Amino acid sequence: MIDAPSLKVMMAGRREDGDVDDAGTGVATRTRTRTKQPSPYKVLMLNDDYTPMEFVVLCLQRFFRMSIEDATRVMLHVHQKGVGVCGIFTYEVAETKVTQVMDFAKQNQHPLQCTMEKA
Ligand code: TYC
Repeated sequence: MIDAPSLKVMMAGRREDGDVDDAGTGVATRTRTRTKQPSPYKVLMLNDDYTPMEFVVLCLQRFFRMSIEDATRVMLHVHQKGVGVCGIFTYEVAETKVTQVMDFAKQNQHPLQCTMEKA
């Protein structure tokens, strides 16, 4: 003897995606999930002749959660090469970090520049 729920499933229309169309009417019962990874963005710090090294280290610690060792390493890289990567983030997070650094530099009257670009 086959119970009613089993019979219902046996009689229902079966879909290629594995969903059971209980009603057997051929009506779509599931919308497709199309997910896309957000594009990564690099936040870059630029060198200048006036911003104190200690201030750049402080920015890297405060806004990019770096240890003093990592912050010093990145600051020295920027000082020597002209530009360096502070981190890679989604567009919105990268934009927030750039704004935080630029606002903090302005408040302290330093010409420090921070930008972002697609990774
Ligand atoms: N070049 C600066 C100096 O000699 C230090 C500095 C480092 C400035 C990194 C900006 O992003 C920077 N005081």
